[in-house]
This record gives sequence, structure tokens and C-alpha cells, in this order.
Amino acid sequence: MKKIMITGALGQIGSELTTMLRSKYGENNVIATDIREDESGSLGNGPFEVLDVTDAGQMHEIAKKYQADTIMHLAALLSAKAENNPQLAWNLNMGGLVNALEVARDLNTQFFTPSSIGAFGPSTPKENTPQDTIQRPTTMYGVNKVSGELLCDYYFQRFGVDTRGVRFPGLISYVTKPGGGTTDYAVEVYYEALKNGKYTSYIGEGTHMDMMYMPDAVNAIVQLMEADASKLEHRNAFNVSAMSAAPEDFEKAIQKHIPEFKMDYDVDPVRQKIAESWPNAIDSSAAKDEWGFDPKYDIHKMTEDMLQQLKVRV
Ligand code: AKB
Repeated sequence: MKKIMITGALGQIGSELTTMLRSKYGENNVIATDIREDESGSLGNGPFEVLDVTDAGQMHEIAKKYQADTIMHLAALLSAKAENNPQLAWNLNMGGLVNALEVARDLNTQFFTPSSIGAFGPSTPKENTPQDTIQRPTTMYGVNKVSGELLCDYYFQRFGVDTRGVRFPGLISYVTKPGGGTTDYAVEVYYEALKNGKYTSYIGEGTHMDMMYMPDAVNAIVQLMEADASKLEHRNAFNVSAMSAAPEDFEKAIQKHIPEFKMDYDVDPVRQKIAESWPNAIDSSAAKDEWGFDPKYDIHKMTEDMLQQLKVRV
């Protein structure tokens, strides 16, 4: 049986991944950690530890105590927050990652950490962005993500750590809101549509970015971690996307369910600049070929589910 330790378990990905892995592998086999207590008890009854990922000793201690055989390192600052505080982002995103990789090396565990479409930059091909291409990001978050991809590949090649990763697009979920990302608008829009029937987008009309619904994202993590290592030509990190969408695409999809819904714009220059430096649509074919990535939700199926789920929550 697996013993999986998750950092950043109370975050947007962590909260759903922890629940999903606990139902798959058993509550006590998934050790959730986060910088803050799970005050609302949202993660259930399995093991939980408060962990600051910049504390290497504490991370090692917890992984050893529970005999973790897999580390899923999610704790990180997202793109817009990282741009506001680049030094903190470097220390947290890179310091946390190298600590987690060292624990994985010492305890011989499997390792997952997400990269992002933020690992690309303005000189990357914008359409059908290839798996292997130019990566010269212009944000601190992107610099962290490219460095992280290289570091994970290095730990695999140099020390034999079984590192695997994906380049996540904007993730949309009704369970936990994201915080400090550039793609957050694509979550906010659903809450506002239900609450107020309108939404003011900080990302401009016509700005396309890749997106994915959270159930597809957590399934992708499990699928990649269970994939036959001999089939993996790439490791860190696979392009994965389920849709390319601009704000007006969300407006139209929501209007099918809430006809009076209206979107207007008040563009935030910082986040707009980040969005414009990222691809419009990435090519996920390496993930499909090497481990069977197969997302189930397009924008319409996702919108129907998001609105249905949020109706009882908002
Ligand atoms: C962000 O917007 O920072 C994240 C991401 C695409 O990595 N959602």
C-alpha cells in the first residue's frame, strides 16, 4: 500500500487531491501537511501535520515518521502573488522544492510537483505550444517553474529519484478557491455569476489561456504517477490542457444556464501582462502518448457541473 505525503494540502489542488487519494489508498495512507492548521476539518480524519516547507528538518522528520514512499509537493506561491514579492517567491518556491527533493532522495520516495503554463514566456510559440520548446519566462513564478523542471530532471538523472510533473493550466474548481494566480478569474466568474449575475474581468477580452477542471487535474496526477516508467520519454514536466479559453468564452458558456449573465472588463495591467506572456493553447500530445492523459471536461461540461455544484454552496 502507498504512503503519500502531500505539502500544501489545504491549497486549491491539495484539498481535492488529498480527498481523492484518501478514498483510493485509505485515509491513513495519505499524510496531509500545510503551513496552517486544518481548522474547518475540510480534509477529514486522516493524518495532518503543520509544516513550513522551508524547514528541511521538519519535512524530513514528518516523511520519516509516516514512512512516506511518495511525496507530492504542492506548496508554492502562484504567479500574481510571486510577482508582488519575487524574493519571497524564490525562497518559498525554490527552497521548498529543493528541501522536498532532498527528502525524496534520502528516503527513496517517488516524487510529484506541478509545473505550469507559466514556465513559458513571450518567445515561446503561442499556438499549439510544443512539449519541448523555448522557455524564457518573464515572471518570477515562471523562472521558479523552469528551474523546478530542470531541478527535478536533475534529481532523476543524477540521483535516480523517480520525479514526475505536469505543466498545469489554470485550474477551475468549486471546492477551494485559488489565491494569487493570473487565471483565478476563471473561478471567480462562476461565483459572481450565481451571486450577482455579472462579473468584471481583470483579464481582457480575447486573451486566451489554457484551462482544466479539477477532476481532470487530480486524475492526471494519479495517472502519471502510476504510469509505467519505461514509457516515459519526458518527466518534468508534461504539457496538459483541456481547453483554451478567453473571458468571453466563459461568458457565453454561463449564459446557456443564466441567460441574463453579463461580463464587463476592468483590466489589471500586471495580470494582463503575465497572461499575454503565456501561450494561447498548448499541445498535450506527449502526455497523451506517454501515459494516456485524457481529460473529460470541455468548457460546457465543466460550466454545467460548476454551476450545479456551486448553487448549493454559494
Ligand atoms: C496561476 O495563474 O498562477 C496558476 C498557473 C497557471 O500556474 N493558475
